[in-house]
Amino acid sequence: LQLENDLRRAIQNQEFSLYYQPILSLPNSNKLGFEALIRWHHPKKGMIPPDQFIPVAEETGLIIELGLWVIKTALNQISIWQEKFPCFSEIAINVNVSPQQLMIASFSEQVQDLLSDFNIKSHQIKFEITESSLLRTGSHYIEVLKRLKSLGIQFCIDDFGMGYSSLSRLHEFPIDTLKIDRSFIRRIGSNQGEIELIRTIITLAHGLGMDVVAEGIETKSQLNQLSLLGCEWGQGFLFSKPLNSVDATQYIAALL
Ligand code: G
Ligand code: G
Ligand code: MN
Ligand code: NA
Repeated sequence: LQLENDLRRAIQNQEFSLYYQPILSLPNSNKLGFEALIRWHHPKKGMIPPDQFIPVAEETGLIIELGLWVIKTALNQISIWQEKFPCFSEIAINVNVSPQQLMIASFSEQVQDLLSDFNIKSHQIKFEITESSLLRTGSHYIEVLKRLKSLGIQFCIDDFGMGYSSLSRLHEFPIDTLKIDRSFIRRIGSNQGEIELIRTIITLAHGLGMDVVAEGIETKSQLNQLSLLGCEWGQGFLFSKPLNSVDATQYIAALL
């Protein structure tokens, strides 16, 4: 309850910011996107990581308001970058969304209105939904995904392989991108079986028409192996940690 009240106050006082972690194309890093990651700068407790407050925001319904702020802030950032870097006019940001947000009746209208307010094309925002959330929801959820998809919005399945296997139903969802959880990437090199698992996930994704992001790439050797396996995208500390808006802007500038 303490945390819940704290969260309400923090939303009022705008204590949140978005950090942006680069997502680069493999093997040459010639294409760039970002994942938006929320941070809470608590006046007394300092930085509170999202896994400590997103679950509370979800339980209390505050995720609706907070999630809308995240989408607005990400769209605003895209419009700033488009202005500043015309050659990045199609740059995309991945935004994590909770199932509660998608289930709001007016969600797709809200998103459409925001896209037009900020003059952003629908393929420039991608929603990340966790694999476990796909399984906890019913047919209405799939309808919502399909409606957003028909507007041109793409979906990523996040944390894939974390033990809530959606394997038997994966093809039912209109997913464009599969993100392999970083626990798989971390174990590359520990045994040959790990590579075979990753190879199989990539083959599965490609078979279903999805491209693949490997999360948590920390070493050159992991990067090389994933490139050889045909993984299209990489994200991780090898490229960059999540950056604040100023540093992410410098990151783009340095690529040009
Ligand atoms: O940035 P960090 O690794 O601490 O993030 C931990 C987790 O918090 C991420 O895996 C992500 O799923 C979740 N998260 C980060 N930002 C957001 C957000 O804006 N909305 C939601 N729903 N989850 C987020
Ligand atoms: O669950 P989600 O994938 O949305 O979480 C992304 C989180 O993973 C970010 O909060 C980020 O801090 C963390 N992360 C990103 N890259 C790496 C990495 O290379 N190694 C580790 N250990 N964590 C990472
Ligand atoms: Mn994510
Ligand atoms: Na993840």
